[in-house]
Amino acid sequence: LKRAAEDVKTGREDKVPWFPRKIQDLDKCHHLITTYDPSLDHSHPVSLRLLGYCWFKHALFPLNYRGDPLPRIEYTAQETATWREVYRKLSSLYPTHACTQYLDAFQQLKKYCGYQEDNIPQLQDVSGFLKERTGFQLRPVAGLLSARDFLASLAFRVFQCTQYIRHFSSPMHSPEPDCCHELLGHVPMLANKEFAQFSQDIGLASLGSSETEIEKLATLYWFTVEFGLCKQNGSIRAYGAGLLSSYGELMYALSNKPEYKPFDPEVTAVHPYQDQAFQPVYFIAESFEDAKAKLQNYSMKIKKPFSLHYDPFTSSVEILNTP
Ligand code: HBI
Ligand code: FE
Repeated sequence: LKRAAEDVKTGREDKVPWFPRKIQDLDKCHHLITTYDPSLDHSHPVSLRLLGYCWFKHALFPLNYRGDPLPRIEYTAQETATWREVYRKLSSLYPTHACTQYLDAFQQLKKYCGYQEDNIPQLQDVSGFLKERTGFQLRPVAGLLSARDFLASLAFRVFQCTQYIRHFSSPMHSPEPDCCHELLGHVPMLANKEFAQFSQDIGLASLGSSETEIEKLATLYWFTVEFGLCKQNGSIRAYGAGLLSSYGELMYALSNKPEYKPFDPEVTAVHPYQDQAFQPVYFIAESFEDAKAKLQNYSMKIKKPFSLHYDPFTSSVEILNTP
């Protein structure tokens, strides 16, 4: 890796892994991991259409992406039919299962970003909407990124977002993130200020962290941003994107069958997780305010030979050397 040569010199002996200092540096944060090989998984036939799609529009394009605007995709009738099925099923559950922050944003997205069953929203419109609400923006990505690169982008309020849609033969499941997961799971929450700050804070904590710390932050991310539950007026609701984009798991998570634990970063960060089946346990946050405070407390204990300050005016991090 070329980036290794650029490891940050801190004036001390400690070697700190390279990390982006400014938003433009995210051009170097595109390390894809291929845990999923469609040629080995016969339950997920990948059509020539999808392959053509991934490779030309969604793999090559994101790799060369250097800024606005995000491409507008003309989805086929079949792709829109897949979206319709996912959208219909999930949106029937939201009123009873999603947290109010999600429901508020979902209303807004219907009003301003073309969220409806017969239309796959365009990332450019959604990105503009988020930018107005919380300063988050979307950047196209070809698939699953390394945890380090994915988390680093959050530090700059950039969400790396897939644009292709799952195969029509299995509308209720996708082995990789796809636009149903991003648009229905992640986007509404990113429109909420508290949640946006929480996400950025995980990102900032990851910059320059060791592999071990990244692993723990990725696990925290998993049990919160992907599979988190929160308290709301005496009941429990979902805010995690993996839940809000999965009909089966959303029902299961709130069914009282799984185990529940209070969100506590020290415990959550080292808890084993599942990416092939429903989670064995869900962590419940008191509120986003509380989760944010706990995460900040956790982040302060991560050992680094410097501290970081994010400057929103320049979208860059300032490195403050600690004596
Ligand atoms: N990459 N494109 C993409 N989308 C994600 O949601 C994602 C990722 N890489 C890692 C990841 N999520 C998390 O599971 C954590 O490892 C950060
Ligand atoms: Fe996700």
